[in-house]
Amino acid sequence: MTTVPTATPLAWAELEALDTIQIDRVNGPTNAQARLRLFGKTEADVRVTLFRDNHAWCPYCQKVWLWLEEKQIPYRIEKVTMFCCGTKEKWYKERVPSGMLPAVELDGQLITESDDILIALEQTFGPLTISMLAPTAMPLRRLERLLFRAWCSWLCQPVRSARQEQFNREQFVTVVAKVEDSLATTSGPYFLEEFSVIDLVFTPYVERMNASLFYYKGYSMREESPGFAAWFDAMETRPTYRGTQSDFHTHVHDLPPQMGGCWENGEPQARANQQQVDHGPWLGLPDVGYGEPENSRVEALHRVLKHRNNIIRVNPIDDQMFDEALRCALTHLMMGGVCEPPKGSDSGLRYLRDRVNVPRDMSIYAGKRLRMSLEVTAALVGDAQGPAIPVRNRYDQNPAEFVTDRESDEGTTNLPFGLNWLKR
Ligand SMILES: N[C@@H](CCC(=O)N[C@@H](CS)C(=O)NCC(=O)O)C(=O)O
Repeated sequence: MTTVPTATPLAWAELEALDTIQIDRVNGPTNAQARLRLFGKTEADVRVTLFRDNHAWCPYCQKVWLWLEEKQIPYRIEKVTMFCCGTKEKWYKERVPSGMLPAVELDGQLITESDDILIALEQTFGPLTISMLAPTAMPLRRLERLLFRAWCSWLCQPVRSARQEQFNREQFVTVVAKVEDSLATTSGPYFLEEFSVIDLVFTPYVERMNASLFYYKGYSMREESPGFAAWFDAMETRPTYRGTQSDFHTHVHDLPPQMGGCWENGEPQARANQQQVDHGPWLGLPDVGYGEPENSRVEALHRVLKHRNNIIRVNPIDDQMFDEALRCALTHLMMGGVCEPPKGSDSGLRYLRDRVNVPRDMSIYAGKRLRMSLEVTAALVGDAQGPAIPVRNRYDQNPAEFVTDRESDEGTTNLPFGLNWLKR
C-alpha cells in the first residue's frame, strides 16, 4: 500500500514569505475593502461619501457603488451595520433615522434612496450613457421591478401546493422571456447599444436571482437563458463588476434574513445544487463565467494573513488547535498535497469555510480556493460540520464584535470571517 506523504503545516513566517501580492485599494481595480477611491486623483477632489453596508450584501448599495466605479468619481466609503447583522451605528441613525442604506453625501448634502442618489450623481457628474430619467430608461427600469417582483413571489413566499409553485415559476420565466426579448433588441449583450446605467439597475438583483434560484429552486438562470448568459459574460469583462461580484455561497446565505425567508421547492436538482454550493466543489458553479486569475490562491492567503488573529480568535474551537488547522489549510492552498490537521479541528475549519464572504473578504475565485482548501483539510480528519448558518439573522456576522480589534486594511475597517458568538 502506498502512503500519501503528509506535509507538516508551514509556519506563519513561511506563509508570509509566500504572500507576494500587492493590491492598490485606492487607485487599483474595484474592490470591497477600500475606504477611499481616487482613480489617480487627489483627496481634495473627493466630493462624495458613500454609506454602504459592511458586508457588501445590500443590492441597492451595489448599484450606486458600481456607478461611482464606472464613472471613476473619487469617493470615500463609510461602512454601516445592517439590522440583520447587529445594531445600527448611532452616528448613522442620527443622520438617516430609518437606518436604510445606501446613502450618499454629495458636496455636504445627504441623499437617500438609490435611484434618487443616481439621479443626483448624474446631475452633478453627467449620466452613465443615459440618464435614469431618459424616456428610454423608464420602461427598462419598470421591467427590472417586474422581474424583481416575479422573483420575490417565487422565492420569498411559502406555497400551499405544487400547482402554486409551478405557477410562480411560470410567472418568473415569462418575465425573464420579456427581459430577454429586450436584450435581443440591441446588437450587443447589454440593454442598450452601449453599456449604460440600465445594466447597473439590473445587476444586483439578477446576480441574486441567479444564486438563489439555483440553490432554492434548482433553476439555473444563467444556463437556461442565453440572453442573460451573454449579458453576464459581458458584465464580467468589466473590472468594476468583478470587484463587486459575489458568489453563490455568500448570496444564498445572506438573502434569507434580508428577504424574510427563501423557500426551497425540495426538487432533486435543488437538493443537488444545495449540496454543491454548501460542500463543493465550488469551481464550476455558474456563479462565474470568466477564467480563474493566476493570483487567486495568493489573494486568499493574503487576506487570511491580514486577519489571522481575528479569524483564530472568533473560531469556535480551541485557538491553538485552530491555529495549526488553519496553517494546514493554507499549506494545502499554496503547496497542494495533504496536510493533516489536528483531530477535532474539522468543525472549526468548516465554520470558516461557511463564513468566507465574497467580495467582502476576497474576490470570487480566491473565495472558492479558500473554501476548497478548508474543506479538503477538514475532510482528512472527519465530517463534523460547523454550527449551522442562521437564517433569521446573521448575528454570527455582527461587525460590532470586532470593534475593539478592528484592523487597518488599507485605511479600512474591514470585519471579516464571522465571529466568536459561540465562545462567549
Ligand atoms: N428603496 C431603497 C431601498 C433600500 C433598502 O431596502 N436597503 C436595505 C438594505 S438592501 C436596508 O438598508 N435595510 C436596513 C438594514 O438592513 O439595515 C433604495 O433604493 O435605496
